[in-house]
Amino acid sequence: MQDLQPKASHYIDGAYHEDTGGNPIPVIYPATGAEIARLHAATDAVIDRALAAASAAQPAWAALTGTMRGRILRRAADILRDRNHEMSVLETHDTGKPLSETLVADATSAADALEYFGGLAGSLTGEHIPLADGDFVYTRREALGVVLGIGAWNYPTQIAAWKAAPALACGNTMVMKPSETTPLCTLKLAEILTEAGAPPGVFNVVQGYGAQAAKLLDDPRVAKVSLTGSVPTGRKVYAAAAAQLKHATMELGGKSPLVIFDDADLDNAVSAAINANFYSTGQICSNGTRVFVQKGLRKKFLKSLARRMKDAVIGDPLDEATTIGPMVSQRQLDIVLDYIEQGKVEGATLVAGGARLDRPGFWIAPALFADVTDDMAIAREEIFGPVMSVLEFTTEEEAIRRANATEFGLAAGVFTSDLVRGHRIAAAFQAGTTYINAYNLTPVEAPFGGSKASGVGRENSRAAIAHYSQVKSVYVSLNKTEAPF
Ligand code: TXE
Repeated sequence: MQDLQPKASHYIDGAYHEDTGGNPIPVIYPATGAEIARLHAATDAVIDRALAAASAAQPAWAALTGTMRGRILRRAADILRDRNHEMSVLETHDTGKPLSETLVADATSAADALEYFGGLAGSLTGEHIPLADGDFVYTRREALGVVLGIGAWNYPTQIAAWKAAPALACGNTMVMKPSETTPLCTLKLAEILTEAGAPPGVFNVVQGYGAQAAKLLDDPRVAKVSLTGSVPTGRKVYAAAAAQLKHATMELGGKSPLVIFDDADLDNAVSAAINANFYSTGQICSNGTRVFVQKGLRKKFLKSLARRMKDAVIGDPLDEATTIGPMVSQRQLDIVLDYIEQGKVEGATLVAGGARLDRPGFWIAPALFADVTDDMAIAREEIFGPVMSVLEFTTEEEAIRRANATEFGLAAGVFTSDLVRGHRIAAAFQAGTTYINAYNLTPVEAPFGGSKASGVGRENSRAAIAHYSQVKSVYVSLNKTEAPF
């Protein structure tokens, strides 16, 4: 196997940086369980160094024109695309996701974000607001300062780029703390940004666990935090940001509904349910894990789904024919196996899969449950694994009510050939990202994010700009200044 040990654990001020004084971070290849690299969590000195570098670099970075910043981001996008294969192999080692996915969904998605926000950077402006007697206000769209990114482990390259691209386009600098489970890919992104011309200190990577992320967030030099992670972590990070009135974007978990009506195109609906539950071995925040199928279609739907699940290729993630890889870690595998057990105990019917595979690494056969009811744990809680719950419904009103009966609100989808109904349901869904006859597509041009407990703020699209910049009003008077005395 190729040597995946990076030059050092951290990337600060345009170069790799090591401090072996921090707790070790073993990097495990999920397909075999073998350790493939060993990094170290940041010490206080590393944290201070990264924040000092990001703070020092920020004014000059913000003083460049947007076009100049954008050019660097677009160059980074080109380099990422040129190195897509190499980046994808690394992403597969970091996460265990099959190469058939990483080749099309990770470095490429990161490149899209860098290209999109690189293109937008030159057009970020304020506005002119005319007032009485020739007075006017103009607004300046200004950077926030140093942005802290905290990442989850399912899409390390994409998560880092989705945060860095808008942050850097707006003139902020960044310290990114990847998940301790997948620390490798973000270092490569930092290398590429440097190669593309980003000045030292503009994008820094600091490794660590929750404690290091919390320490970074607590530092007054951080103006904003953007987290992708679980709802419990989101509550802690949002509270810590609030204590110092820092800006915050929260991309959290979900338990999203996918509602399939009798009149839906069966093959499309089954494909969507497969993508919405088994892509990335089910480790996607926006997955449609509560699949509500209308009574008349239920039998056919389950039959077709069970048949197609037999075609899943569970195997070596580096073989491009593989379509299902392992879970990311032993911990995540145990969580998923536990939920499957609960599903059986609570009376759901396990139609297919659900067993641990007898091989090294963290393998499980994707699970399909039928006869699931709203009160079961597998229908209420985010599992973050390949476990699909099929629930039956009769009327549209019932489907919407049950779909919305959750604290989460990340995504929701509907399959129907009645487009009037499709739009009506999209409007009724309590979710930030909704789909009609599609699922889990996240083009950079469209806002992505959650409502209710699933998040605060939006990533991607023009909407992200508002979350990575602030508006300053400048009142200009052409008149005499009046005073009461
Ligand atoms: O998340 P955690 P994990 C969610 C999903 C899944 C869970 C698992 O719900 O079950 O994440 O991922 C850092 N202060 N999503 O275990 O524990 C931690 O080091 C500051 C949703 O990684 O929430 C890591 O970098 N930071 C998702 C990050 O937070 C803290 C996509 C996330 O860790 C911290 C992927 C603290 N107190 C997973 N504690 C989506 N919505 O896109 C931990 N961290």
